[in-house]
Amino acid sequence: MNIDINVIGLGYIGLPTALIFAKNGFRVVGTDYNNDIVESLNNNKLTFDEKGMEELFDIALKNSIKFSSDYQKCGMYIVAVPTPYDKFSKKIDDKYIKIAVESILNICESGSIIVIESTVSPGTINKSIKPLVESKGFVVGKDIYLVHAPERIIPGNMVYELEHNSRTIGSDDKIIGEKVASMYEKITQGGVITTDIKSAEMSKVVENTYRAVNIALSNELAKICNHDGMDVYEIIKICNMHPRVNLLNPGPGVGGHCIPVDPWFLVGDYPTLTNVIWESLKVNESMPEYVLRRISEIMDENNIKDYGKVGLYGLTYKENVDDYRESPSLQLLESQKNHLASPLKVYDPFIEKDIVDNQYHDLKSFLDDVQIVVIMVKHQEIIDFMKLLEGKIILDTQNICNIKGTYKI
Ligand code: SAJ
Repeated sequence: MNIDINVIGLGYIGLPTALIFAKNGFRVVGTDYNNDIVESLNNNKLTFDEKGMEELFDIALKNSIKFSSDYQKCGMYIVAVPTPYDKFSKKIDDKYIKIAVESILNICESGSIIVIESTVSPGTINKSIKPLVESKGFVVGKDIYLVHAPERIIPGNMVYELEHNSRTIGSDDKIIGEKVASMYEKITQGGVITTDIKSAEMSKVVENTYRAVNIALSNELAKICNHDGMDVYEIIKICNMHPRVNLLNPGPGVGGHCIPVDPWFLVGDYPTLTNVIWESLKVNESMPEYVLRRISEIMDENNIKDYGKVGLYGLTYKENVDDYRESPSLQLLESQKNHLASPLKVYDPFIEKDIVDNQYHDLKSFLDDVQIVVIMVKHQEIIDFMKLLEGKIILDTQNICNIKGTYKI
């Protein structure tokens, strides 16, 4: 069959993107170098849980979506591979994009469009990807077109957001930008704005930086309020009544692969110009250790000496998802290893396999074994079963527990 789109990378972004284009009548092949993912999808089995994905998958299958570990000849490639940052230089590590683009160039025909959805620091596509394309003998803007279409979907509500969020299409060629925009207009009701590549790259990184800085401010306020006997949630609630104030929530840290990562691209590229961003990232990174300190204070106050009596509820990086990448709980457990003798106990209803020591797979036996419960993640389960926490000492980092005597961060 003739293929319209080959989506490269079938992870949290690439897979739903491939499915949504297939749902809207495009002939799609999804490609991943990981054979297990391809095999599972070809056996009609999704590779992660996400609201609305089963239904979307069924429709895409009916519309003949295919999955393969081979790249395909087609008019448009969508690249959705990870873009980590180098922990030392803080700069973006674009090796996965380069591998994907090189593989595309090995098979594609002249006139193909390569759309990068992965988040990249401003300038990456023209500084790093364009020379790679040219080194293979192609002329960018004639044989191959480069476009940036940064994704914006939030885990937990991806399918809805794919169909409703507005999109940015960055292209240095107006006609190609409009062509790609018209394809994205078919998948979203949210509208599509076109701009140049660098502005699209920058705006995506700024969106996540905005959120990181806003969360950092709330985290700092939580520390100030705790230090001086004020209720940070009461204060945020009041401040947010102001029509031009919208503070986010403090928490045990910032996880996932976007908000704690993307702002570092700016610090890496503009080190002398990024004071607010740098300090904000540091504040967010300090939160798991801060929660650990709060745990020690609460143990002292309640005369509990054994850390084995403390249980963390939640291992994922946020509520109601099964993704634990860079999660605050994992960060906390990592620092705890450096300081404390007996390990904390841990439970998360979304994590079936053992990923840390002392991990429980059943809420009741977890609660039976601990005296202090630290609510790290506000999964629906704990909201529904909050009554089971009565009689425990509770540290609630999510402000969801009304039981008398509950400690806050
Ligand atoms: N968090 C707080 N306080 C808050 C909100 C979140 O501490 O008030 C924490 C969460 O618990 C979590 C972390 O921040 O650990 C990040 O979660 P998130 O829900 O804010 O964001 P992500 O990483 O799941 O998704 C973000 C989104 N970006 C924005 O909202 C600007 C999403 O739209 C992007 O597509 C995604 O990053 C991405 O891939 O870039």
